[in-house]
Amino acid sequence: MANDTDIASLEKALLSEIDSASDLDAIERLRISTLGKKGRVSELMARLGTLPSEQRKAFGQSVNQLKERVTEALEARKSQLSRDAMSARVASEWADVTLPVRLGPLQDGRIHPISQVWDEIVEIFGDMGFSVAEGPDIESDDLNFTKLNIPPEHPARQDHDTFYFKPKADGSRLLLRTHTSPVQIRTMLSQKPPIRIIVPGRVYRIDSDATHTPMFHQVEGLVIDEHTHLGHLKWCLEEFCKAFFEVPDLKMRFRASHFPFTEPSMEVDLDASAIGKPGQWLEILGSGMVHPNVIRNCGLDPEKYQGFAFGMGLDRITMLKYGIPDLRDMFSADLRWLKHFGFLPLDVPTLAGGLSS
Ligand code: 2NM
Repeated sequence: MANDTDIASLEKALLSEIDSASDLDAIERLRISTLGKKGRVSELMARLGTLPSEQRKAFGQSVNQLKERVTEALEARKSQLSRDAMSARVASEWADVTLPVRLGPLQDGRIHPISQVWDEIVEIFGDMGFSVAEGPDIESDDLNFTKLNIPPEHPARQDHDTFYFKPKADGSRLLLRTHTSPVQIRTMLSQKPPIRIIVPGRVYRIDSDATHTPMFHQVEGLVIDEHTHLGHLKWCLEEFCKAFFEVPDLKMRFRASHFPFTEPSMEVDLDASAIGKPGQWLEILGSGMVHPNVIRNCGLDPEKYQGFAFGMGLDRITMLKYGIPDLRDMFSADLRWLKHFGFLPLDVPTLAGGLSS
């Protein structure tokens, strides 16, 4: 039969067990074996009913006090162990948050210089209110040549220069576009002026030597409105060149030329002293006022609408701006070359942040 001495020694034993519990699981096991339904403290409580009534009150009070003290000791040990566990975790998972971020693939990969220049040009013309238009690489004869006022006997149409597909039953032929101009035609056919677009893209010509590849990249531009004139063209291209070559001023030369789709037509040369090559004029652009026949071919009234257009080779101006010596390296998929001439993915060109810095 349990008496106060038994209870006192049980308390002593339990408190010592609790004190030496080494982890939270041990505490939980102790809680169950003491305060649980069949636990040692609970069993004492169950004996209450077997005692003579005059002993019950005192015994009950003693067991309740035991239960309180054991509960308290369990809680105290539990929170001590929790704090210890957290301290151990903090110590083992310590990290130096002042270390630089590891970028992984964002650090190893490079943006191809042509993609970089593509993005730069989109940014510059975007700032002037141009949007980007794109179209298919495979085009019809009609959109690539006829609607652009290029006559049937024109040398550009020769099998010798253009990648044609096998003729269809009706005699018409598909081709790989030789310039991005068919996208300008598609835009004029489907949108009402005012039109302000640039058209970057891949183009194809049968040509392959040290300075020509059968696939290359172009950016063309088109503005169509009711009062557009040569002054707009000149301003626009001058602003573009200053922004692109990142110089406050440069000299340009507009030289009379000829294209079937523009009248008048001008080739644009850049005084290369602006880019550290004094005494040289570099041809960088073709341009002109869109020919009235082209406007008419697209269902617009040339008496009401005029505009200007221009075109440039992306690959060539990429080489110029970034000092790339050999065109063919641009398409050789050489990782060492890309590491040297490429750009970091997070260095997105913006006018505010600097295009190439
Ligand atoms: C150039 C040079 C001059 C041009 C003309 C057109 C269109 F569709 F409006 F007629 N698009 N692009 C153009 C004009 C292209 O590239 C050297």
